[in-house]
Amino acid sequence: MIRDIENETMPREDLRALQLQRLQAVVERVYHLVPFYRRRLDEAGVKPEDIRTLDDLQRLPFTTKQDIRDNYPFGLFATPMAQVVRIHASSGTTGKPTPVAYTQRDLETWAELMARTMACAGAHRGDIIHNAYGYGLFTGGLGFHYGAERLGAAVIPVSGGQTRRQIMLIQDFAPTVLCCTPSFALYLAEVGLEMGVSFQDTQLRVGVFGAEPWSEAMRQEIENRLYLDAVDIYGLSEIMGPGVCVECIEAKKGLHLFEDHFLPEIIDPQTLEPVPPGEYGELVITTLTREAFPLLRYRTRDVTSLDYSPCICGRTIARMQRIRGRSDDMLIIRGVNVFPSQIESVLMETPGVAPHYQLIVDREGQLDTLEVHVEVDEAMFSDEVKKMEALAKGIQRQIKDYFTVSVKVKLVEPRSIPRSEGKAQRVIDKRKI
Ligand code: DLL
Repeated sequence: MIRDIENETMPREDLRALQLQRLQAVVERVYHLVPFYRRRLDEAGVKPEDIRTLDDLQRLPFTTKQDIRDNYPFGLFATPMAQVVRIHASSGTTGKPTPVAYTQRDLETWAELMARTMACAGAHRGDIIHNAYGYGLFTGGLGFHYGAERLGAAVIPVSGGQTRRQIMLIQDFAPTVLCCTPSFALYLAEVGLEMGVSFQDTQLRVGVFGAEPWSEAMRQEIENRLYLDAVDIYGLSEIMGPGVCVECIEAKKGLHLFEDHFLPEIIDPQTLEPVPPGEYGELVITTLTREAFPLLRYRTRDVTSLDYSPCICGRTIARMQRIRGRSDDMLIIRGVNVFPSQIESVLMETPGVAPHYQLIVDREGQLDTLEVHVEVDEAMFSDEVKKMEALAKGIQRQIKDYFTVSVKVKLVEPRSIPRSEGKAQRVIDKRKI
């Protein structure tokens, strides 16, 4: 269902006019309120009044994660602390987190956008929402929580962890919507099986999965195991958290990006120039309405493309293609660009292997090497060694055909790859260790 007909189905000329008006206001604000941006804009020779059309966006400086780090902890906040009512932080695993701030109005906007998101994914008042995204500094838990309440649904704030208990709650409280990372969804399926629970007998109807890359093949796998419609949701804490874009349940073809609040661009990460429409590149977002933490042209590092054609659901806002990977997670194996999600697609198409894998990147001399560790299913594991060898060779050949690179494939025992309750760690980069 479309929650906000006016803003989600606006004619594109009207949307562009609204975006320009909001862009002008945000540039004006950061120029006067954030010393970092005043410096950057002065260096670029741009004054707020120079922003006359949306094309003038190109004249604005980019913001990177490093810029946020350099201003740690609160240097980029655009409001005094007295107006800040919440702080979250990105879930980076190394170094200091990057904190982001919200005013009361920012929280209102976020709740509303998350309500739009949930409606787009097929949830509605009367639904019971099992929210297994982590509560805390991570934006997933609280983001979904307030969105679900705003929608008028009942939310179960389970957070991560205690997987068996979660299965029990899914049986007893009969939630209709499941919110968690796709890797945790699969883990729930696995633990459910161990406990002798069939997901066919639960009330789950829709899953809203995101916060990490996953593939179309993984969607099939999750839908088959959990008996629900799996919808992709994307967001990042620097920009707001979840609620930047989401697939509609009707089409499941690209994620509708709430362009009245976020102005997207796709650039070539090397030249920093815009790529031709429809081509893949790095997603860059300018926040149009954030009060406490506005960002100009934030480089997300996520690789995707944008589609401005109308969708069958009636929304006119741009659709972002499923994230292919992060430009900084892209593996360059002997000169060939490989995204972990592309390897995942190859693995998912192979019968006999389970959807649990890890990619081990290392270096031998000057060359990067890639070893794919993938679990085999129980039936295959108890089979003859010869069959296992043939399976490993088959995967190796498929990857070679697909990417033209040779990798080593190691089949590992069922359940030997660590499971995650939040974001899965798919790549172990030994070059950095
Ligand atoms: O992961 C916010 C979120 C919470 C999104 C719950 C969806 C659901 P961060 O921890 O800051 O925020 O991580 C953001 O995660 O730049 C992407 O690289 C990755 N990511 C998020 N959603 C997707 C997705 C949250 N659907 C980073 N597909 C982003 C692929 C995703 N990658």
